[in-house]
Amino acid sequence: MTMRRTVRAALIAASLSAAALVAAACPASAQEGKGNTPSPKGAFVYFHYPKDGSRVPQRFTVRIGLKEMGVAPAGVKMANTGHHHLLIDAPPGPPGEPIPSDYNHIHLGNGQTEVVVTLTPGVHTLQLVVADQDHIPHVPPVMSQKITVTVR
Ligand SMILES: [Cu+2]
Repeated sequence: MTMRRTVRAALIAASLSAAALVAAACPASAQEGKGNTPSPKGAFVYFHYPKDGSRVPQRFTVRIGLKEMGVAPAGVKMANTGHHHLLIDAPPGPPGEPIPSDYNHIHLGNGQTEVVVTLTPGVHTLQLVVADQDHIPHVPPVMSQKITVTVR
């Protein structure tokens, strides 16, 4: 009886590791189609407002410009489009990874081209990143210069 149980447990362990091996062997197929949306040549995102080095009130509107590319809401797969992300005091994440959603990573998921933010007094950095329907930056990435503003 004891012997039988041991054998059975060993079999389950063996089939589990086989499944794990299969999953490890083909991670690419599970991710297929995600994280490799091409950006159009010459695509360019920039700040209309504020400009680098400017002083801003605590509550202000960030206005975004985009050239050679279109805007589509998150979840909409359409060539040569994406939606905007405003990174506040945060670096761009690793390529191929979705942009997180929190106070430092604002998604303009409805296709907005401006967003009102309220920041604490002091120096902050802002950066724009366009990403695809899955919130993953394009290849090559379309991102603005990182700018610095002083909130008074
Ligand atoms: Cu997004």
